[in-house]
Amino acid sequence: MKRTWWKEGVIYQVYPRSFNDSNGDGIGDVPGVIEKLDYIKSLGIDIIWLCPVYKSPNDDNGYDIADYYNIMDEFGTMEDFDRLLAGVHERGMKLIMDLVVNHTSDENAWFVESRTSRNNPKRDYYIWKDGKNGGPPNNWQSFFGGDAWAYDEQTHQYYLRLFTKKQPDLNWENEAMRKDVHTMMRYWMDKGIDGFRMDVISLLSKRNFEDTNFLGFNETIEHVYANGPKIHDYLQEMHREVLADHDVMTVGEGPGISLQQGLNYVHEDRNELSMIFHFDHMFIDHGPGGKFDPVKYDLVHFKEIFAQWDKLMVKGGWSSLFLGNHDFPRMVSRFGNDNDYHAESAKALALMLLTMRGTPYIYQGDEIGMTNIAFDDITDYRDIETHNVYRSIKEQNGDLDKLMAAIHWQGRDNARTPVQWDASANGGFTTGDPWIKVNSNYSDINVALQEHDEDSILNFYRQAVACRKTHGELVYADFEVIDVLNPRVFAYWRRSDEAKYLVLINFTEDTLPFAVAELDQGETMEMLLANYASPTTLVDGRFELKPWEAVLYQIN
Ligand code: TEU
Ligand code: CA
Repeated sequence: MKRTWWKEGVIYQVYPRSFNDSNGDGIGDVPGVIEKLDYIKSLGIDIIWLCPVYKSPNDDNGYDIADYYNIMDEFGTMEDFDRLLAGVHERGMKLIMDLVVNHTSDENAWFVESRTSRNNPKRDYYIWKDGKNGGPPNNWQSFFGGDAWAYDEQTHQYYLRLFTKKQPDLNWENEAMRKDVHTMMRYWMDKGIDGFRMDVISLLSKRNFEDTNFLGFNETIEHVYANGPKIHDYLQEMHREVLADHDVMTVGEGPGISLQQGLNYVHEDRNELSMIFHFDHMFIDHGPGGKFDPVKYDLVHFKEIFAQWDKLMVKGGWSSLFLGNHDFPRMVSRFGNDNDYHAESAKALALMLLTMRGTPYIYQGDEIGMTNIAFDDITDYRDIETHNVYRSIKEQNGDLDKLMAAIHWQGRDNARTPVQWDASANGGFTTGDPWIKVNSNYSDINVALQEHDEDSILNFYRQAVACRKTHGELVYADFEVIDVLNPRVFAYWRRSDEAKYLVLINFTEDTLPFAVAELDQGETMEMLLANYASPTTLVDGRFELKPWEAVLYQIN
């Protein structure tokens, strides 16, 4: 397995709007990120992934880009960005930028031109079609609900928009458009950034625009919207034109990329991407009706997903490890217990994230165990996806109480409340009026409080990151799940010729006995990391795991 910095690094994801507001307008900004670079560095972070900061009308919080060459007014200026990049590099860290090129904003100059007439030179930068039987060209549905097509009065055609109406999909068949995207990418590379996180990269190549007849939306993504016939041509071309000969990393966001296609995106011989984010564990609790129809998830299935992807990636790819981001619930609320075992389960999940094989991504605020929010009033929500689904259920006279419960559980704003820095007003995020309410638990859960507590979740993250650095084998050693069918404990080996580690994590509120058959007589166990002051030890051939107990042993 080839060794490199982006395999060994730990990544921290910044969602700037909710990170830190430097000027009191209630919106996090680039100077706000600069103020916190020492903090990020103090976690042991090597690489920062910065969510979109480009000029945008913010229909989808920056994932709708109006100008790829400028910074969003609310976030600051290009000078601020240049200072940020320099500040990251001065501290020995790297910066990767979000690249959103499946779609632009409808306010992007390309689209403004494209929609003016059917024969405008930019017309084919987007996907325009005639309607069918008085309706849209086909039955495709938007990721955010409703038809995936928007009708344009001016030229009497529909344009494809897999996300919001203000996010028209680019037409990757168009060579001039692809060249413009490459030029734009080179502009950022020339500034010295260290790579890209590529938004919904699996969706670039569109299939024939035929009606679909899949039942579930996630299946439709895999078989209809993602993995189109030319996706690998586009990625190889991008690699050739922009990325080759630069020491950069890329991570492609991959809704619809299943085990069958996973390796094609990342195999080291293919010259496409360094890693992808697959969604198998993120969609694990989606019911037949999708994310707002949640079902209970099963730990056996969860473990299988990690085992299968690791087994696949060992054939020449590399895994990314994440348990949440700006699109999903808070990891401690979703996979842990944010009530009675808040600290224990937050640390248990951190231990898992930082002891598997792959590159770990820490989402802002998870390092202090930030939790979901549950606003009672729909008007307190900001996410367009949440508002769309609310509107549509209301129009259908559906069960709004049930929907609110689902929003509390699955809504994207769970992860978008401001980072809780201290116990002052608004958690120290802003001196003004925050664009979205701060979670009311900020006086109990905040960075300042945890800085002073050596047993805090924050300091546990620091220890876990440091441990991964000291024990370099934790990056590359083989990963093997122990007792695969155990529905309550996630246990695994990390083994290589040089070292051997054992990880035990109790995913329940019960005390559980656990035996590890393969532990040899005469081996000594050194405890490296644990979330209880007196961690479990091997007694008469078995461990006894306390509620949400997690422990990492080195076996010698
Ligand atoms: O997300 C793409 C994506 O697949 C998500 O929409 C996911 O399916 C959804 O959040 C589940 O509800 C990316 C960005 O991360 C997201 O913030 C953007 O809204 C989206 O692309 C469009 O650019
Ligand atoms: Ca601001």
